[in-house]
Amino acid sequence: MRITAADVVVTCPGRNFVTLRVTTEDGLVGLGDATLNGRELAVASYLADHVVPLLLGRDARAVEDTWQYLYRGAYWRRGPVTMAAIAAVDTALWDIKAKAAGMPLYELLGGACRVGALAYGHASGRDLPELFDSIRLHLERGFRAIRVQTGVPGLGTVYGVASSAAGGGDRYDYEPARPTALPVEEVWDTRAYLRHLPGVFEAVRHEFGPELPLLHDGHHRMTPIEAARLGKALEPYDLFWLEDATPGEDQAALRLIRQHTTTPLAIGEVFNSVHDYTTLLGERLIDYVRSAVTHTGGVTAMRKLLDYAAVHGARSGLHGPTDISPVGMAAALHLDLAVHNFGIQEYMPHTARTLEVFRTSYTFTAGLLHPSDAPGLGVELDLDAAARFPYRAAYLPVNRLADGTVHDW
Ligand code: GCO
Ligand code: MG
Repeated sequence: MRITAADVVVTCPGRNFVTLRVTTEDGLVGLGDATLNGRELAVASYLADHVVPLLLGRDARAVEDTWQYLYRGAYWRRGPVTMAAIAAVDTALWDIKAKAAGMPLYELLGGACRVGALAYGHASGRDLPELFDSIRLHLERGFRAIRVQTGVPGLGTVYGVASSAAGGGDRYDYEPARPTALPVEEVWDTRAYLRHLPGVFEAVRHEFGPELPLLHDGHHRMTPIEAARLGKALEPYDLFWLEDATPGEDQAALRLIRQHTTTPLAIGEVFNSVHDYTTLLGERLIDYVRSAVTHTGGVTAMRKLLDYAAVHGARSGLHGPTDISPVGMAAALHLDLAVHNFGIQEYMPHTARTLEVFRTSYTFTAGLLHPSDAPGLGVELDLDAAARFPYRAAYLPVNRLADGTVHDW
C-alpha cells in the first residue's frame, strides 16, 4: 500500500489549521492534524520541505516503523514543531489503516471501554453573573463537567474569559489567538488572582451544588508555593482538577505542590513527549495527563504515554481547545474510548465555518462525546472549502506584570 501523495493543507476558517492529507496508490486518504497555535507555518514547512519527500513511495501500513524513522531519523528529537509534524503523519496512517480495515479507529486500538467520553466545557465570565449565565448555558447544551475561569478585579482581559456575555452572540467562546501584526499584551497580577478565585468557587458551589464536576486552569502563572496555597484554598470546593498551576518544565515544582494539597493536579498541554512525564508520573506527582495527540507525536505516541500513565495510577484528560483541529479532536476521541484509564476530555466546539471545511461525524450526547462508527477517524477534509479560507497570521497574547516584566501567559 504505497503512499502516492502527501499534501499540506493550511486553512483559516476563522482560525488557522494545518492538516496533512496522505493518499495511497489504491486511493485511500488519511488525515493528520499538525496545528501549532501561533507557529503554524513552521510545522507546515517542516512537513512540506523535510517529511513529505520521505513519505512518497513508503508503505502506508508501516505505522510504527514510519514513526521511528521520522523520530530517530531526524537526529534532532522532540520539540513541538517536530512532534506535531510526526503526529500528523502518524494520525493519517492510522486513519488509512482503519479505513482499509473498514473499522472505526477505536476498534483497532482494542475496542471501546465505554459508551462515550465525558467532556468538559469552558464556562467563563468577567464577573459572577456572567459566569453563572455561562455555566447555565453549558448545562443547557448538555455539558456534565465545567471548567470555570473568571475575570480578576483590577485586571483587564485575562486568559480563558470570553470577551462577550453569554447569549450575546451566536456563540459564546474564548479564542486566544488574534490576527494582529504583534501579539496582544495582557497585564497579570497573581496576588489579585489568588485573593479572588476561592470566593468564585465558593459562589459557584453555592449556586450549582456539590455534584457538578468543576475544573480550573491556572495557565502556568503561579510559583510553586502560590500554587500550593491555591490548591489548599480550593479543597473545600472539590475540584475535578487544577490544571497547569506552574510552568510545566519545572518538574520539581509539582513535588512541592503535591506535599501541600489534595486538589487533583493536571498538566501537560505544552509537553510533546512521554519523556516530559518521567518525574511527574514516576513520582506520582500528577493525576491527569493533558497532552494533545496533535503535539505529542500522534496516536502511536499518545497510546504509549497513556499506558505509562496507567501504570502510575494517572488518567487521561486530553487537550481539546479549538486550536486542535477536528482531525486532532477525532483522534483523541478514539483513544478516549479505547484506553482503560480515561479521565475526561476537553471539548471546545468548533465554529460552523470550521465544520464546513472539516466534515465531522463525532457526536455529543448527554455530556458524552463519541467518535462515531465511520471507518477511520470519521473526519473528511473539504479541499474546496479549505481553499476559500487562506492563512492569516495570528498570535497568542503575551503577559506582563504591572511593572512591565514579561510573565508566563
Ligand atoms: C486549554 C489550554 C488552551 C491553550 C491554547 C493555546 O486548557 O484548553 O490552556 O486554552 O491556551 O491551546 O493555544
Ligand atoms: Mg490549559
